[in-house]
Amino acid sequence: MAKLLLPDTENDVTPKALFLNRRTIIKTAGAAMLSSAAPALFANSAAPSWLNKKVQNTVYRSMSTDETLTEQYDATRYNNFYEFGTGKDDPAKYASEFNPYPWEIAVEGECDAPGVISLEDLVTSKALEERILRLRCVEAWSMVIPWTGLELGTLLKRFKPNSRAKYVVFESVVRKEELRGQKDRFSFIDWPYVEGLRIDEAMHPLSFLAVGMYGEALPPQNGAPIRLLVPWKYGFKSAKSIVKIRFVEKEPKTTWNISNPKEYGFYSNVNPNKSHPRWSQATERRIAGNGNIERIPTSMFNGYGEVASLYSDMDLKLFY
Ligand SMILES: Nc1nc2c(c(=O)[nH]1)N[C@H]1C(S)=C(S)[C@@H](COP(=O)(O)O)O[C@H]1N2
Ligand SMILES: [Mo]
Repeated sequence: MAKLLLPDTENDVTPKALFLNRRTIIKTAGAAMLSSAAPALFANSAAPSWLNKKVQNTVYRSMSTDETLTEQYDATRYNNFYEFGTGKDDPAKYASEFNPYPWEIAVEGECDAPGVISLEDLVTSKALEERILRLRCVEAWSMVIPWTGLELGTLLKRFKPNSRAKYVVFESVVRKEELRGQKDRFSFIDWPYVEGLRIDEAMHPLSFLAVGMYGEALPPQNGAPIRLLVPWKYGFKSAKSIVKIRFVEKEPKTTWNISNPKEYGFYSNVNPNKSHPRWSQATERRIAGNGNIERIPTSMFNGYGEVASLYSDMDLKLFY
């Protein structure tokens, strides 16, 4: 696989506290380079052309990086998406069995304007944004991936959460006929896959909803057509293929926390000082692609230190 070279005017990681003020518009030429440099391996012919166009044409970059991007090949073939099976290659192998379009998200619970929003309404009203983010799995591997999407908080505000909305719940899709992992009688997951955030975490500008990666509509194995990205938390918090968002008052029960509360806390902030009961979290295997895997130190909050103020009054070893 050729190394994916993205046009870049900022050659260092954008200082995080400033990233919102330093948005770089990728001009038409840049956007063209972006899409041609990222060959359509999954060509995502299943995705509607309006979505592919939207992802390709209206991207501006708000976060860049000097880290090596993970090859698109690896980011779309080494996945965790138990709806397709528990093997790392199951999601890519069975991706074509899942046909997400058309798609809508129901937003309900503690809010003044509940409702259903179609994917089309969700992306057409707004210029999409590209963010290059580190994704750190609790299993201690990580990738650096260019995503396209919109700030989560921007969407949530449209539904007017009320004062009882202390948490936000995200539910992934259930379609036993298309997602073979959901037919597995021995699956330990009680579908749907559910994740949650505290409302201030959800409203933090770093919380993101992606509809694309590498300049294309998301492929099914990465959570088509829309998935969450909470880059300072372990990857399992970033629920894929979201169909429902609910504002609630109490901390919700979430899939991995239910399965093993000692191993997977509700917060699950990336924390090199808090070991998983069965392995250290001090380092990670950075998967760059082309067989390049490097052992590197893990950073607090996965390097996104600007979220620290969300937890200033909390002992993060207790609230892991
Ligand atoms: N619905 C759903 N979302 C999910 C998962 C899953 O199994 N089901 N796996 C999570 C885990 S453990 C990780 S590490 C990331 C992986 O995202 P990627 O395959 O796009 O790298 O998705 C997360 N979101
Ligand atoms: Mo993960």
